Amino acid sequence: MSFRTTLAATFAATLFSIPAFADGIMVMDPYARAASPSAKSGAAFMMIHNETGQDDTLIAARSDAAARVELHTHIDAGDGVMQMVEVEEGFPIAAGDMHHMKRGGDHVMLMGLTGPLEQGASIDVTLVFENAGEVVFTIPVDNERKPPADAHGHGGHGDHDH
Ligand SMILES: [Cu+2]
Repeated sequence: MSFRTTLAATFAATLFSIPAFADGIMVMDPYARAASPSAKSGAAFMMIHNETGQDDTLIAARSDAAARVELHTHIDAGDGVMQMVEVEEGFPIAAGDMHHMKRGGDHVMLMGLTGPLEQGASIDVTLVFENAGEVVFTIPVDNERKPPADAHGHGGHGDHDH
């Protein structure tokens, strides 16, 4: 391989390593967690910034870390009990806007974990956008992260406690 070819290959590899910026979708402060080491499900949280210049919608998510990945939110079931439901239409994020996936709110649900989410490890999550397409993010596992002060308590939800 000539020097010139090597340089070109390196440059291409560099470009492919930063798809988040190339696509204009930025993810800040992402983390994934499970309620316990034996939990069958977990969730991922993050702030998604849409810097693509056009309105977009997060329509799906995928990950090798779980058998099934869904976009979820919490709704008030009426008696003070918060319930998780799938949001099939996804989450719209206007141009220049930010969508906060957080505890007690919208989240990426990881159902049927293929292995325990170990503290300090990381998982790859693919976010699928209507316009921007697929963007892969590496998300650190942080089981010890405390929920933000404004999140509702979810004690007693077992595996779904997030
Ligand atoms: Cu959920």
